Amino acid sequence: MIRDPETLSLLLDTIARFVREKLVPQEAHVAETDQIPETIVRDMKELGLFGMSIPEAYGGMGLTMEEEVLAGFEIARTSPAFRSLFATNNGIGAQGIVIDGTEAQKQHYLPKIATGEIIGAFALTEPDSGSDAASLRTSALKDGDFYVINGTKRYITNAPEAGIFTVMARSAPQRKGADGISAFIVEKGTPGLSLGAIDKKMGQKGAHTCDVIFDNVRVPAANLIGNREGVGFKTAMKVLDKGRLNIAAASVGAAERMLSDALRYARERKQFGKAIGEFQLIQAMLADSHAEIYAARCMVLDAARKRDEGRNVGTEAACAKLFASEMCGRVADRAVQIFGGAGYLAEYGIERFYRDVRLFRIFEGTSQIQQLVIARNLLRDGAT
Ligand code: COS
Repeated sequence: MIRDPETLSLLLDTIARFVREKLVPQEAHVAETDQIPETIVRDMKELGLFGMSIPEAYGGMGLTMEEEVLAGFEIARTSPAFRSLFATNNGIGAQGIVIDGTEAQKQHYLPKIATGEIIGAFALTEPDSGSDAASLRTSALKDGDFYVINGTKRYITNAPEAGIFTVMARSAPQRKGADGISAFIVEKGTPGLSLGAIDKKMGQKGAHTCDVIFDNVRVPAANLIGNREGVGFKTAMKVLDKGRLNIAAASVGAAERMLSDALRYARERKQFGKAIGEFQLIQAMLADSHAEIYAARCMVLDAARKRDEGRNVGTEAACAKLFASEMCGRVADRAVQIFGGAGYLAEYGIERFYRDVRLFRIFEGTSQIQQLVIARNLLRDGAT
């Protein structure tokens, strides 16, 4: 639901200009150094990008889901590492508090998340618990006014930068399934909390992940999200429903960028005496990419609008994430193919996108998990 078209169009134009003028020129530098320059982080804060989905009452922009995915399309027209830095504050690193937090938790943490003063991270995955998230083993045992957390979380995006972690842990160890899990807010610097070495990844240089290790970490009981035990898994799933829409939007934006690079190359590059874009086999790749991007864009917007209407969009979010991320992979592959030999060389940048977007089909639920969610919901509720 777009609240004020004029303000939104100003925001989208500002983001598009920022991406074009400030981020795109830094893509190669960020990939080489594995760091986003401080000046860019400062600009991101000034533009309010850390707080797009934080409600206005807590200092954010309070964008609706539709507005947020429209912003997401624009932001994703550059290396995904840039969005990754503020994506957890808008998504998985803050939404547990936004959706299920107590008023005191919201007032304490959300304003700092909205400005980017602190980065939020989401700690669900473990060495032995990935797709089967409900099997997680990290424990959180009550001890007076504290919970004592023990365990290891893996592949945690923005953990090296994070000021707070939303941690899913088993507060009722005798219950092995989802209902034994609670969600906690754990602050950086709490004794016993430590980080592993930064992971070396296939792509998305500039975006960092690492292990987060809990060794008798004492967390105040007041940091139990929503002040309710046993609902942490549901909190995580609700957070991921929204997160999956954000990844779907990022897939659309990145695919649009790759198609626009491929189009430019197809116009410039000449073979057999004419631009390669005049050959029908190249045209087929361009046309298929455009059609699929259009389909994904419509899907993401439809799911976002339904979420804004207050509907449960578990199925739609999974459909959008599945289709858009797989589409993005196909577009990346075609873009490299259109660039030919140049597509394989680092200096043209397209191979970097090819590696960067590979993650979209994996994180916040693999394509296979999205298929599982869609099919299970269909078998339970029927098709609409
Ligand atoms: N919103 C609210 N509640 C949800 C929900 C959602 N989207 N999805 C599931 N739940 C609830 C269920 O209703 C169930 O509650 P009840 O027992 O009261 O009915 C509970 O959560 C357990 O759900 P379920 O039985 O479906 O759990 P499963 O163990 O079968 O796991 C999957 C479900 C596989 C879908 C889940 O583990 C998952 O999403 N895995 C992927 C994790 C992931 O995306 N990791 C990425 C890393 S984080 S970046």
